[in-house]
Amino acid sequence: MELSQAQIEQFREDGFLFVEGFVELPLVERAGARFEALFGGAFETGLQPDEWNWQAGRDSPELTRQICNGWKADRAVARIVLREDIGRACAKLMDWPGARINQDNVIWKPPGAKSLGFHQDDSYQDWVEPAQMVSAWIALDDTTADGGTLLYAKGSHRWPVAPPIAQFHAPDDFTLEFRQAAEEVGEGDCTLVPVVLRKGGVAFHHGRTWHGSGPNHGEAPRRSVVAHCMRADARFREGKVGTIYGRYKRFGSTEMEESFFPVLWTEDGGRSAFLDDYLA
Ligand SMILES: O=C(O)CCC(=O)C(=O)O
Repeated sequence: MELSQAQIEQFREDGFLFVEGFVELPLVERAGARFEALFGGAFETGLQPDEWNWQAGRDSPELTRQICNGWKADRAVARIVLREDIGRACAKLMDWPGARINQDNVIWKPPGAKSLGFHQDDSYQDWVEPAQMVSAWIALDDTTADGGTLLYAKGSHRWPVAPPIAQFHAPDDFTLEFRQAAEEVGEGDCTLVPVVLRKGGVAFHHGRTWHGSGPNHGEAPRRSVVAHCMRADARFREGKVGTIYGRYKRFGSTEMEESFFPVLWTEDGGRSAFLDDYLA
């Protein structure tokens, strides 16, 4: 899958891009079939994901369920989020020489589940140098405008980076900080575009694009996996501790180890060699 120049220009204009039919349906079905096990704590590889924010039996069914770095726990997730073509597309969209995974998200919003607050991904990247992300949000179910799908604020990737939002999961007002930011830059009439895709489609978004999602008022679950990418040559920012991912920083070095932040694609063939075996 190669993006066209027109698609790259569209992304740079809007701050997001939709591509239908990116991931083959058997891979989509296999990853979707793993959700019950993952959120129930049955991890195929034996390894617990870095963040397991919703656990069956512990957390409210009204909350949107989220796991971060499901790729370490489950190869069906890994086979999507660690794809070379996702890395290449992310790098091309940002005009980077390569892209590596920063983290993935596995997100499950059943009917009736609550919102995720509007935010910019780059607000959470102060432990990375450069502090920039681009993301590929892959639909594992067909999405609908009233089914709690992701919403993008068109053109907001040109706004400054705001601080992290007060409440990410189930805030009372899921667009609060976005509206404040829009007023500050004089863009109060900014358009929100719903991500409406068939399963297997991907929505790419810039790390500064404001996005979030409302409650699922539909009848069907909304499941997705997200590959959040950074530059392949990104390093830890010296003197800034990343609360969770800082555990992978070695003392005396800012280098990012490929075992924890695999390189998906570089223009000179630098994809992490272990991925072939891991994904086989
Ligand atoms: O899927 C959602 O509703 C939120 C996803 C998100 O915040 C992201 O992909 O950065």
